[in-house]
Amino acid sequence: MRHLMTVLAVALFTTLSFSTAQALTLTAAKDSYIESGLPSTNFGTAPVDLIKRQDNTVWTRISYFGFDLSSLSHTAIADATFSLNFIDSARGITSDTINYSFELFGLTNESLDGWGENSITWDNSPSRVYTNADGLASLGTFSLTGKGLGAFDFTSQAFVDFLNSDTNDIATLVLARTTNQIGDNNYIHAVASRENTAVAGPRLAVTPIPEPSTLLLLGAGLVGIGLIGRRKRN
Ligand SMILES: [Ca+2]
Ligand SMILES: [Ca+2]
Repeated sequence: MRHLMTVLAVALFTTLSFSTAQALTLTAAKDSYIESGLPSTNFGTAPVDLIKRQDNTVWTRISYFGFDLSSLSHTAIADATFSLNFIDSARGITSDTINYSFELFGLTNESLDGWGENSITWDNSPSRVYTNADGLASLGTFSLTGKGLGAFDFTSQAFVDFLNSDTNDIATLVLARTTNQIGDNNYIHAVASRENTAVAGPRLAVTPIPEPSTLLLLGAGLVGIGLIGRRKRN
């Protein structure tokens, strides 16, 4: 019985010590927003990335984020969190009681991943969500009340699947507001960009799936338990 307990303990220890795969946090390699009213202007160095939908005029903004996944070496990931800090754009008025809906997309057409932080514009952007959803997959929706100020974390299985399907070490995320301007509530949502010196910019935290060796070790432990059990019966 003591042997059984020892093997169990070893198996448990092995599981615990190896299944906690190293989590990794990446900062955005590039980010920018695009604006329908200034279709040839680039905002890649701005300290904010803006998000707004206003179909009746031309003041729609969509934000683009690019992450360099090369440090993952194509390791499959178990979970992923996209973190943003919503800050006050001080542009447009808003009601603190209005719920605004947003949708996050992943660029699945990887031939479009090479957009330039300092060259992307409304006119040359890979995709514009509302009118040209070429190569975009929805990763999920969320809603914020009013300006939604503060830290925001996004996670979804579709997001994990999107990252696991990457083949070129660049993940492009596209954030759009699905709620159109409501009356006078013409607020422009804003998140700190990677150039913001006061507030942390966009981050991507991923946890790799445990190495196969963990499962082999755990398997060996279980086989050991099985052998002991059989010896006891004999
Ligand atoms: Ca930028
Ligand atoms: Ca990619």
